[in-house]
Amino acid sequence: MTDLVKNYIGGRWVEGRSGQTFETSNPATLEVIAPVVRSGAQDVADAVAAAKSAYSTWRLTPAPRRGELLFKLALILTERKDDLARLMTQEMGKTVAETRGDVQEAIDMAYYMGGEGRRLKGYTAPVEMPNKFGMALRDSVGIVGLITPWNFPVAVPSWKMLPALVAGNTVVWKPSEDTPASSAMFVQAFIDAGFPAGVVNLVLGYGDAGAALTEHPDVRILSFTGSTTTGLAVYSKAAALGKKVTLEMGGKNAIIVLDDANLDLAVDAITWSAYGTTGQRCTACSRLIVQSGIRPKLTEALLAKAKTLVVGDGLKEGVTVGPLVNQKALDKVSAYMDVARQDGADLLIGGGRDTQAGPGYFFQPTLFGGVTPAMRIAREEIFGPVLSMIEVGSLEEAVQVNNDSAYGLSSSIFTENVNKAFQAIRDLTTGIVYINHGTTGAEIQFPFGGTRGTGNGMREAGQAGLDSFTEWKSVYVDFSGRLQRAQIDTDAVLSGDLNGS
Ligand code: UN1
Repeated sequence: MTDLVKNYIGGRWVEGRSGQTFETSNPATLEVIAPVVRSGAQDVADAVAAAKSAYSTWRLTPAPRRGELLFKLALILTERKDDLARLMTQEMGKTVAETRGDVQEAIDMAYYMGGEGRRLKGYTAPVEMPNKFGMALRDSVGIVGLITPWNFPVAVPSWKMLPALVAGNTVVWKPSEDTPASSAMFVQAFIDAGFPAGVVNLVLGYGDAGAALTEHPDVRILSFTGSTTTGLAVYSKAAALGKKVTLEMGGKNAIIVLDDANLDLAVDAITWSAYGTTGQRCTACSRLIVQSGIRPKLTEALLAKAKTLVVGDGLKEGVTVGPLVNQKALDKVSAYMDVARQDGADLLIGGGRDTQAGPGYFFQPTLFGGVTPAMRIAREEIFGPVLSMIEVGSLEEAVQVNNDSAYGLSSSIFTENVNKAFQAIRDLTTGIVYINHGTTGAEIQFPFGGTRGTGNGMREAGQAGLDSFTEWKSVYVDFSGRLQRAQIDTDAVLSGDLNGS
């Protein structure tokens, strides 16, 4: 066990006001890693106050300088990639190859958003009057509240923090209670990169701390990634207070395999999309929509591939599937096995806890056949290594099944036919579409997010990621030095249209 994991507020590591703590532990070994500060509303208020006081100077720090700090952060994260990755694996279970990838996404984002320090593009446009100039600028907003999940302990927070910071906002971050130590190590990288005190603040704890952050009057913007239930609670609380919110919630992502697909490519992509990260990605593939002709061969190949997966402690060499994150996740995934049986799905492989792999929350990679679109396992997000196979007759039917979902994050199609691929691009109604690639692996330079119940129309990453953390300021500069009213239509003035004045 290591020392108490503390909050970071106003440039100092501090204990909680209440003295309460909780423990972070390893889902593979069930060993306790460290005690952690459990924050309450007062700790959140302290963090917001620190962020507020830092904002007045941070917003005036030239954006290129802010961007340079992000470049330094990228270098530090590169140096510490292994340490950070190993701690993340210990706290939330996914394999080291995956946690390294997680850190890499943050590094990529740090370089991308660091570059925004010299761009942060607004625009100019012609104006109606002579001797007048018009422009639209991205402005910082103030204090940003971030609530993030455990499945991407570093990447997902980086998608929020880095655009928020380069745009001149200060941040209060409440990470998941399942990954506090990884969060603290990530914050240490910001400290060592030279971010001034109060610009990045960390409050550790449970949902009550997140709720206090959501409701704090000085936090005007919230960005949330996590479960639909919590996301909608954040949304309604924040909406009542007139705040801006970015939400990334569930997914029920599908891979479509048409009869003409390249079987080897499809099998590899399905396996990693469904069972990688133990199925605990919002982009994980949990529905396999397969055309009748290729179904028998595909099933056989998938079962063969699933048998090669090695479930175990993600720190161990050769392990390909780590444990589920905690007991609650294990209970939830296990409960869906009964649901599937009751609904009449055929269990083809897996279907239960993997006790051979160790004492942790290990679950066998699971495939159900004979699934219909109406079954609960085809509709609800399970967030575990469980794939449901639905047979269809045509591309049109596949698209229809894909789109008939409460969620709309990611979808994928395997076909060698360019016409069908483009038809799918046109007709699949998810925020991300892949052709001949699994449902995971989004890159940070493109917008990330989904339609329907996945979010609220906002996007993270890419240029769109800046929208969450900036307000547009339209600026008009009249340099004529004289009245130009003669040119205004009197009727327009009387009717309230002061165009050009
Ligand atoms: C998530 O699961 O919340 O596209 C994010 C992907 C990763 C990010 C997943 N780059 O799967």
